[in-house]
Amino acid sequence: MATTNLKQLQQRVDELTQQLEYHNYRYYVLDEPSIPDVEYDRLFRELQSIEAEYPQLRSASSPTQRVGAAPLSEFKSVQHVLPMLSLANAFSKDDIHDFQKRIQDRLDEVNEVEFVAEPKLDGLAISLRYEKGLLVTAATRGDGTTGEDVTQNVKTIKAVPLRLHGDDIPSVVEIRGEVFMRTKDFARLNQAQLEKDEKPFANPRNAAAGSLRQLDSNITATRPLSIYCYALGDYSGTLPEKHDEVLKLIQHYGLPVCPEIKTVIGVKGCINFYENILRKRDQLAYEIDGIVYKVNSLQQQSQLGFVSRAPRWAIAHKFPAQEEMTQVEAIDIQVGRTGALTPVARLKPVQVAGVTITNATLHNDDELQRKDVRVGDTVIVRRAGDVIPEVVSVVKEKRPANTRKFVMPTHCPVCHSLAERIEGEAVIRCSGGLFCEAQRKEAIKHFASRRAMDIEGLGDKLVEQLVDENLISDVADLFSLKWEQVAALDRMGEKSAQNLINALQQGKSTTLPRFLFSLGIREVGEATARTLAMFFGSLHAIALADVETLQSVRDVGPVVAQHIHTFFQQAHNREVVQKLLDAGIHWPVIEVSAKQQKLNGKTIVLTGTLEKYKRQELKELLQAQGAKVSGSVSKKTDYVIAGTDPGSKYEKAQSLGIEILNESQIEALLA
Ligand code: 9MJ
Repeated sequence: MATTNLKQLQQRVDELTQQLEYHNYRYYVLDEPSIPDVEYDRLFRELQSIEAEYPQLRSASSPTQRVGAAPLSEFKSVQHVLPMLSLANAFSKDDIHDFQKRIQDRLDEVNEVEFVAEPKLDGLAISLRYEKGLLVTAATRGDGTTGEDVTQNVKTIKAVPLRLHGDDIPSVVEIRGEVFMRTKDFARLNQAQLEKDEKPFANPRNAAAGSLRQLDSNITATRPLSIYCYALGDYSGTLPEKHDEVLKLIQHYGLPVCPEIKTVIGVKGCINFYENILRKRDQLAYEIDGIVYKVNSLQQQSQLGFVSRAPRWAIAHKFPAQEEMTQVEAIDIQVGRTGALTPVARLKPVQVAGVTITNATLHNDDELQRKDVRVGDTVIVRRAGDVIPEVVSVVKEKRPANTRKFVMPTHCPVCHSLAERIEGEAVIRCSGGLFCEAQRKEAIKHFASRRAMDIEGLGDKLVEQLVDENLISDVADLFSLKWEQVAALDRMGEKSAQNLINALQQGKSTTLPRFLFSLGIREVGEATARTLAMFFGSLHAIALADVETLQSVRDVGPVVAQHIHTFFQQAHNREVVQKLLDAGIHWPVIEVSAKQQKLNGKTIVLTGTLEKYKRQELKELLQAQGAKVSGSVSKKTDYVIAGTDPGSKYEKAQSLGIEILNESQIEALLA
């Protein structure tokens, strides 16, 4: 009985492994997922739980074994059975003509030679060794003869199969390629580094290399690494005749190959390919630093041989560099849509990879101080794809005498409100949220949005139009808009204009939590707005509270307290709030003390269609009385409020014996 059970489980493990491998391949190699993530996670957890109970069924190449290995104290070295090659460089068309001539002379060939042209990825070369189809070692290039064993790290790259695809697999298959980071992944990783107050990487190459050379593979697992393969190393099977067939074979084994690669004829074919790719360089999802041309015929390759460790049959035709040197003429401060103050270097114009650069971001004050960029400095700037150019570093030897450290301003350069840096945050922000011209559009969009003041018909596009036409400059101006002004806007009908005026009129009647939320104070979300309203009971009391008092509110920590305090300290913000109150915005008075709350501590679930209230309104009314409104029924539920057509929540409440109320009963409770 026990053995049959184990046999069946082994079968299930095999099935799950196969499915997970297949979906990994669809997702990470083909970029064509065929099941939703939750389904993948479900399969994964099922496998994990079987393996946890029956460790004897867990193999080293199980999809669950990609992460979780213990950190190493050092990398072991790996001897490459066949050396990992390096490439000679070419910088001009002439160099390519010479390359082709050398080849034709040596081959004694009169016809044009066939080449494979491959984008040259700027990452880290790696060799993957599969024995009996299973990944056994992944090693870096090192000096070409000896590399480092980074198997555990490479296993975290989901595009690398732990088991080769196909049936007829030679006992030894070594596949070589480049581990790299896509431009978008790199930008995201660096953004996260900045947010964690950690040093960003200078470029995707460093990010990829740094991630792969982690002794703790759990860190590597969090880094978005990609791989494209381009060669076989040690191989016990029969090689095809041509390099482009080798690439097809690699794909058949389940590894990704760069989709841009083409077989071309002669120098002309090579240069054409080079120019095509150079034109679309900025649109590629990854950085490349040139094109590699490889003689296609493997027989010709072996005839040509090597000079030292570089093959005579291949060359790297380099692209213009993505980093250049220039001077900083000024450092300006830009204010973003959310009030973040970003230092920007104004540069002496310089050509970088075919584009003139005049500005580069310095990210934030920490980065600026870390790099110590000063006006007058010579700096290295870099651009890639559609990413904002950045200052990579200062060439300190070229720093002129009497430069001064740059100091961030204490006030917003746009609206002159206080610029604050909250402890633990990297950014400095303008605190004039409601007033600042740089933040105007975002502030108004937020104010009008559904969960804030819920002004129907006032969408993002219309807000932009109203600001661009100078009809409003702050949120309070919305309430003095005239029908004629709105109706005269492009693409606005008379009826819609009237609807908007009506919606604005209706919007004046709101609740204090909504109003507070709509002011867009940093980190004051709906929940915090509600607790603040319940605690203080009036806007006035919140606006006058000091940081200490604010912190005595549940869920309000020092950072939020500081944001709230600074917001109401700004005369500009207070003026706009007063303008809103003068325009007639009002809300019902809130009773404060918990003792007076009729539903304090009760958990309530709403179901079905309500007649009298909008669901959100009733939710707020209940919350104002201290109730917690939950989305699902459980034993902890105190009441279920049922409208018409209640669903399964109603049945569940019945089966659990929970008290069910209709609308009039809840009204009676609240009265
Ligand atoms: C890169 N880096 O993309 C080679 N490479 O071939 C391509 N590198 C290479 N091929 C032999 N596409 C040695 C290096």
